[in-house]
Amino acid sequence: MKENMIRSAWKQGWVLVCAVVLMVSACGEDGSKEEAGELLPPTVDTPTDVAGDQFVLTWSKVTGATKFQIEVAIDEDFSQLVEPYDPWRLNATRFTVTELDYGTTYYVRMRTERDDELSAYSNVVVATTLDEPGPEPTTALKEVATTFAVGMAVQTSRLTGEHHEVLTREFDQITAEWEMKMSVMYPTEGVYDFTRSDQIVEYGEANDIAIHGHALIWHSSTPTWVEDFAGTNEEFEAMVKEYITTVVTRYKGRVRSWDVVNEAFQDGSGQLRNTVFRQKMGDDYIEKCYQWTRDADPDVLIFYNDYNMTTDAAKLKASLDMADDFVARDVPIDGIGFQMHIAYNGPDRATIEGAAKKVTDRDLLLHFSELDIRANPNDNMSSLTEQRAIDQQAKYKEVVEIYNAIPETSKFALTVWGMIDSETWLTDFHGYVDWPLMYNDDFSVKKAHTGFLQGLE
Ligand code: 9MR
Repeated sequence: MKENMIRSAWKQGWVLVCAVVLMVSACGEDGSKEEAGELLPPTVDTPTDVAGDQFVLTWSKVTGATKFQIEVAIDEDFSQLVEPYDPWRLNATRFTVTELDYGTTYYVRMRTERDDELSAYSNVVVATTLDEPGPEPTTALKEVATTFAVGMAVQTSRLTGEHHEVLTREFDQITAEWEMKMSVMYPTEGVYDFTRSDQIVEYGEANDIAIHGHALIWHSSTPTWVEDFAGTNEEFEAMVKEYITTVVTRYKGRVRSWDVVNEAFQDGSGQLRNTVFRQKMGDDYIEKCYQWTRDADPDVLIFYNDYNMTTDAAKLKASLDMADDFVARDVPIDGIGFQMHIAYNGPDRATIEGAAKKVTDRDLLLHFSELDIRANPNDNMSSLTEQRAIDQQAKYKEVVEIYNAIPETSKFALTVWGMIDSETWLTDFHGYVDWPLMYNDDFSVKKAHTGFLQGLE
């Protein structure tokens, strides 16, 4: 009995082995009926992610391949192969060629291996690594931008030491990142707190730097007591009038300009946001705020400021319709602020230029008011690569070129929203790392800063 079982198991195993041998000899690796014929080389794609010392190779799959050979040379004839790619053997369809020299052209070709067999050579692809990064120029932005102010967002805790050095060297305008908003200046009914706003205004005055006031009315920085206002609508309106008058009068002649209302329109539709101000004061709450600001300081420049102005056509239209209506009815307004929180890969030049032109075609100032350029919009990088820093530099250059090319009569300022990368609001907002600004964390200038300078050439 036992012997029979063993014999039958042995028999079954033998049949299985035969079947496998038959299948292998009759089929290609991919299961096709093709007999192992001519061994083909892979088709090598154009190298990608080219950096100073590496690039990425990808190539097509080859039926029957057991390995691939990669040869990297510094001459077209492949007589000077680069170690260890002489050849490098692997089983994959993607490989990063590393430890290369800066600014060097490399030629790559491949062959397929099938056991001891070798295919012909593939096509040859070429990649030139990036030049060794030299020191970025430290020319001061404000010295080169002669027709508009170069602005920087500041915080009271960032006005000394290296922040101060950079601010006074490079910038001739500052915007408080949060200290001049209603929730900070008017935290409790009847009790103002100008500690921080005064500090920023006094800093500007002491250092001959203009102050852009930001922002008197913003739904995101409205104190709770205002959101929950207990009085009548008339009392609410009187309170807002008193607040605007108090703040604008305090800084009269000291603050160059104000964002009076910030982000009043909804995304996509251009409809008015249903803020507490609209609910209690009516659809014309915006013009009331602009009029009270002008009444308190006849010389201060007053802006409407919003985000996505280059990409959200409905929002831009709503903002411009409002400005046109104000101008037609003698309601004061001097300009429009495009926040410009953008990315290295968009919006493109034509989109930004087109939106800017809609403002500059009118008798309005244009402020690029909160520029930052995300380098990592898809959260797929853990450090700023050289290539991405170069792409970001190109975008900084483009934005500055666009601003610099608008008519002089529309120019006001281009403000960057933060100094060193680790201090950007974007990290908290998106929950992952980015490097959207012009300075490294040691306050040295990035390529982005070089891009800003290039945009002014
Ligand atoms: O960057 C600012 C951040 O430090 C503040 O905490 C926040 C709230 O005051 O405001 C941020 O700045 C916003 C600006 O005032 C209006 N446009 C959007 C900016 C980013 O949220």
